Amino acid sequence: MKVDILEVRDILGIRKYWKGVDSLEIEEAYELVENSLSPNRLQHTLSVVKWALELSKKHGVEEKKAHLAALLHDLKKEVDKNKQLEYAKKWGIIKFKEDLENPHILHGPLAAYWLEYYKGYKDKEVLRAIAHHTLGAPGMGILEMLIYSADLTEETRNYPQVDKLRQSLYDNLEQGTLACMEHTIAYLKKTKRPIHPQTRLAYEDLKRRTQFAK
Ligand code: DGI
Ligand code: FE
Ligand code: FE
Repeated sequence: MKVDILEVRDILGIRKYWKGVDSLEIEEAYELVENSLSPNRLQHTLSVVKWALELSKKHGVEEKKAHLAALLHDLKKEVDKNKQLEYAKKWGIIKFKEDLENPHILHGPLAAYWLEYYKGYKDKEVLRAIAHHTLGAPGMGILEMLIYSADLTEETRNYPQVDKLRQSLYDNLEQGTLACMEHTIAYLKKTKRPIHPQTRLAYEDLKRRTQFAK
């Protein structure tokens, strides 16, 4: 395993040197989540892993990447919301004014940033999948779609359309992800919650791209 030395700013703005690694082993990722998540959140995470691995086999996505991204996607979910906001500001993660109003959408970007700058983990594909698992993003790749959708449809999720979404994802990952996004947007409208601008951008982009795909 190649070990790098990284220079990062810690939370107080003091420069420190941290040892980074350019690969993260599955066992280490399990240790991280076991030490960070409550039993319920851990169960959800393991269900995302199971479903993400099944979908990755079906759609030819690299299994180790799917395994790592699924394991780590909610790593920072249970950090105190005020702390999440504080770190997001310090790390330059806030991109929209809406981010400030919805701290519950920050945990993906925070986990990706922490893994990159504090653990030295460099796989951009896995980091993007973690960062974008809640809102999606324009230009989503196959691993991003897989984690976004597996999170929404893992076996413990239970809402009327979930089986249809699971089947759709199994049949066609792009179309299935589009259906997941449509479901999320409809659900937010129904519950009178604001649709985040990044969710809109992600949806419009995927809709446009899938029109041209065979
Ligand atoms: O972390 P999980 O609970 O497994 O799932 P998640 O990361 O997909 O969702 C976190 C929350 O974010 C969930 O309550 C739904 C919400 N959310 C997703 N997209 C949007 C959103 N909330 C708003 N206001 N707008 C969005 O576009
Ligand atoms: Fe999440
Ligand atoms: Fe999740």
